[in-house]
Amino acid sequence: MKIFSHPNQRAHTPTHELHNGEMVPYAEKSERFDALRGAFGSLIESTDYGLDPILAVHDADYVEFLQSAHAAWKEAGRKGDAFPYAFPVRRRRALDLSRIDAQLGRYAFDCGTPIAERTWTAAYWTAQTALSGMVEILGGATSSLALCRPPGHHAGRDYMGGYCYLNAAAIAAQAAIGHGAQRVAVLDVDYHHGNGTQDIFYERGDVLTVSLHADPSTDYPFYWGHADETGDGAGQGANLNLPMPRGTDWTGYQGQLENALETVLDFKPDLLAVPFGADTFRDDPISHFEIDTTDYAAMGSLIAASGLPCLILTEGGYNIAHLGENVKSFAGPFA
Ligand code: Q9C
Ligand code: ZN
Repeated sequence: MKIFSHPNQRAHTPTHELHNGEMVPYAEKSERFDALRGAFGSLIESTDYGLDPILAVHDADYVEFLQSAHAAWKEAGRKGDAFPYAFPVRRRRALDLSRIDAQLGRYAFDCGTPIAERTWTAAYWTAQTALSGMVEILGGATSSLALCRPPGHHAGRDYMGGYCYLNAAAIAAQAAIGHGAQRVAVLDVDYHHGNGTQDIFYERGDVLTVSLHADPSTDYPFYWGHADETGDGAGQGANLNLPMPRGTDWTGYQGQLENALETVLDFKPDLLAVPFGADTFRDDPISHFEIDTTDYAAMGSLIAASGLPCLILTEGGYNIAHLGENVKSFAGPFA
């Protein structure tokens, strides 16, 4: 299996996030990327496919915001990372304001996703890493692994959140459609609901989105990920959410994964994209599932047994000491 990444993905280095009312050290550290790369022997440097495949998913004004926000923040005399604090929700007009604080509120949905000096660079190269992995699949490989960081599955067409800026899985899925795939399935196995991916494809019948995650009644991102979200319009029936309670272990998870795979196979996709989060790990510092390192091999086996060409993209996973081995365990069963 070929494994893709790019050194510039390390460049994103926010220092803090707002977590449960406190400013705490940022959990989505660049050391995560070192751990991911360190777990694998031979890595291929991602190819640059430019902005077009990003703009096929994300709005141009949002992309321009990501590119310029930190400079605007500094120009406003601010120090450190750019943070939003006011949001245009509920009966505020959709004004196109240039003030950096207004822009941050417009394009963010939480206060845990700061923009640092080189955030754009790292997010851009993560998208290129995902695209490089997808090109490998489109060329006939049965699997490939894209070491994506920062993660992507919480980012929507025009918003960031949950440590995510560009939605790498959505960009790769859309690129597959652009290169002739008729139907693509996205099977999200991060601890958190893949709200951005769901939202991007919610009204589309050609991309199935399935997500297994912690129940959003108790866990981030709260306002998406409930079982009654099934898609809309042409996408009606092409979204499946499988929320699970805190404390879920592999025994509980396996049954839901089998249900998910049945839906994936019924959809008859040409290929599968799997945003994989090792934050379902029993010792993850911010999550509450009980999956073990060896369980990830069983998880990978079940998915690989679908026989579908599969692009694996990394998402969350915040126990840095175990991140590399967990991803390696999951990817192991794929040919
Ligand atoms: N600091 C992924 O795993 N945390 N994102 C809420 C704010 C948000 C996790 C507290 C967790 C997002 C890709
Ligand atoms: Zn997560």
